[in-house]
Amino acid sequence: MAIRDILILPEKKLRLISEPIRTFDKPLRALVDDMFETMYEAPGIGLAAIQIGEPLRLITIDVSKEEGVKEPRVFINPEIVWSSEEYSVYEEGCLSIPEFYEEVERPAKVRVKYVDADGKENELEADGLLATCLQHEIDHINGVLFIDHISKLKRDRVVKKFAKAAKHGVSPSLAKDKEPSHHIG
Ligand code: GNR
Ligand code: NI
Repeated sequence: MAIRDILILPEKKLRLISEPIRTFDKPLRALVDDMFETMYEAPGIGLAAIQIGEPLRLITIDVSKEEGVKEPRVFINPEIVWSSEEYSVYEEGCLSIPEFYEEVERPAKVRVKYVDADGKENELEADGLLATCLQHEIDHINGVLFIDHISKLKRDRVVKKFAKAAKHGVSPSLAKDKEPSHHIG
């Protein structure tokens, strides 16, 4: 078991389309363990394998509200087979875009087909935070980030901020994205 490094924007690997999982072996179980350990430590409510550099169609989720109660869920090769016409808005964040939050509109309910940790095919209909999180993670395995669902103006601003932070080797929260202070007052 190991806590793994989480890839941060503008890391190009985050744009890869992940490959389906074909073998349910010991290395896969070890990867799932690493993902949970990394996700809980972050902490986050979801993680896609590509966020720790593994371009595989594998996600972990725990949207348990109760403190101290874990509800770990594993989704292998997940596919959205139905989405509701009704939409809902959630303020989203992403461990690969730390400290940036924005409202995203997505289908309120989804039905997802997936393979579970035992290699068994399953379907799940989700709503609320689980539905949002599933869509956010399934986006990741298709190289899509939540900022792709916000306005171009806001996206360009956050992409620029993270590019600048990476260039200067500092955390994005320290890389100024606002007007220079001499423009104020
Ligand atoms: O921890 C996370 N919180 C979150 C909040 C609202 C919508 C989606 C998420 S997923 C995110 C962890 C993450 O980046 N998963 O890819
Ligand atoms: Ni994310």
